[in-house]
Amino acid sequence: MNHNVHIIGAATAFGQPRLGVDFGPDALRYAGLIQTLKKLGLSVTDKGNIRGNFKVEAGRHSIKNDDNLLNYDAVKDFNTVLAGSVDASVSNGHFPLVLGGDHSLSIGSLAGISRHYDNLGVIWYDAHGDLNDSRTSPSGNIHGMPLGISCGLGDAALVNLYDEGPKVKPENIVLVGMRDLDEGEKEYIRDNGILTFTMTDIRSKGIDTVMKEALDHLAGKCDGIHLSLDVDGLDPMETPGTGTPVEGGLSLSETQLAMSILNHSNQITSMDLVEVNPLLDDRNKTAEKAVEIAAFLFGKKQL
Ligand code: HAR
Ligand code: MN
Ligand code: MN
Ligand code: MN
Repeated sequence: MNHNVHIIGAATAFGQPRLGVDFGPDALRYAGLIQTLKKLGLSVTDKGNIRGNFKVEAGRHSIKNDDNLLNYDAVKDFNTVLAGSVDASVSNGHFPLVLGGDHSLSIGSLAGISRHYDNLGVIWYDAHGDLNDSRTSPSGNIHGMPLGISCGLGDAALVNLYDEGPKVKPENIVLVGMRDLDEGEKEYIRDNGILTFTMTDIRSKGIDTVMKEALDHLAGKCDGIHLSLDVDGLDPMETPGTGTPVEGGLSLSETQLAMSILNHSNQITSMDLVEVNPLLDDRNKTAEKAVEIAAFLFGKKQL
């Protein structure tokens, strides 16, 4: 793993209606993210937060466009700026660790990263597939769409953000932790043969087998692997500070094991750590667990 880490705060809440997730990057810093990674021997540079050139102002956080997409212009502007920052980090030889912020930020992070790879692999660790478009979305919330957009689904300006065309191929994606998929997402997964591990699969096989199968699926064909980790992939008992919790999720210890396996693979080249909302949390414990998860990805061990 690349030990030169750039922390990029993606302080956006525009992909969904709940305010406070834009404070996620600072909650992660207050939970000790940077010191923890430095203690592991990494070189860590904090690039600060991106808010885009717009303000969180009354009214703007509730605009829907003609396609029922919430805060469409704000999401587009924000992700264009974020893509530039992530692109620069990769160009300069750093591992971008993008802190959220709601999951719509992956539109920008994948756009900035994917130009550096011919076949970027993506591991999407989440309760949700985030494969909707404006037709299939039950909400109009763009945080339920970033993986679909990155595959070329839906709004043309979002699909073509930063670089023309799709950023990721469905055969290079693995979904882990799924337990709340919308009908349109299920259809997209089936039609495109996306390798998917639901919570039922994880209970049956074990998270260790699942992660090894995920890596096997991407090995050989991918020249880099992006990990996009939504804290709602974990059970809400572990990570209550998130906007769309779903019962029956992964535990912290399973996630630590999953991260250790990814660390040993030496294949992960970038990461998003998203959907930490300190206003919904219990004494910042969700951010503390997220820090522990990142630490295990970078090689922390229990002994
Ligand atoms: N699938 C639902 C929607 O599109 C819920 C998305 C929930 N949000 C996330 N994404 N945190 O993982 O509205
Ligand atoms: Mn998500
Ligand atoms: Mn590419
Ligand atoms: Mn989710």
